[in-house]
Amino acid sequence: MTDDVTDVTDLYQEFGDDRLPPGQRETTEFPVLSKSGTPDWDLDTWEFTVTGAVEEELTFSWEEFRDLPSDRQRQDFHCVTGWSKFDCEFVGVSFPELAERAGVHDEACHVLFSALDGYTTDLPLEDCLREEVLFAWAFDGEDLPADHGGPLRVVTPHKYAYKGAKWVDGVEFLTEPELGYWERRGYSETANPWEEERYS
Ligand SMILES: Nc1nc2c(c(=O)[nH]1)N[C@H]1C(S)=C(S)[C@@H](COP(=O)(O)O)O[C@H]1N2
Ligand SMILES: [Mo]
Repeated sequence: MTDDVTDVTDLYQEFGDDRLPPGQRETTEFPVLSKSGTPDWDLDTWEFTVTGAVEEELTFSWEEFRDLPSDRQRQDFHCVTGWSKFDCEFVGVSFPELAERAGVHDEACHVLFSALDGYTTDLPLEDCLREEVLFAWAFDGEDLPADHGGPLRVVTPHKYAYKGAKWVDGVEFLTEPELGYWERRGYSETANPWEEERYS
């Protein structure tokens, strides 16, 4: 892994004029939002799976996952409840890196992320195949804190943060959309903060 930081905080230029999306306020706090508290996990038995419409389904132990090529990025974080946190430094494996290893079938169009607390969230495949979608294990130079999703979480700086599953343990490539936890409760499928896609 390199110590260089890739700065992706300018990705907003693809979506809008302002780094701070409409209706958001900037905070330096990092609030914790979890549907049901922090689950237990044990790195000795922790497993991560890649399933569904792929050439090869994959399973990783914690050690195997940590051996994958990783990237260090500076990103912004936008919560649908109205706060944004700038300049978060995450280290992890990019979604395209993982997708390439599995070999995604042409019919795959959506992705469902699952997590140790039973949380799920889905995104269109094209929204996942971006270098800034990371499976991250470090935040601001430390191991990712458990309440923020450690040992491993997804970050989606181009989307509201509910698209980033904390305690992620699986990715399923889907040939048709399948709604996740908040999407079933009326939140947006695509969740673009610069279009204020909060609800469906
Ligand atoms: N597994 C899991 N991931 C989750 C959630 C959750 O409840 N469980 N909450 C989501 C929501 S609604 C938000 S805003 C972010 C919050 O991340 P944070 O607690 O690190 O701020 O995590 C998302 N990922
Ligand atoms: Mo949220």
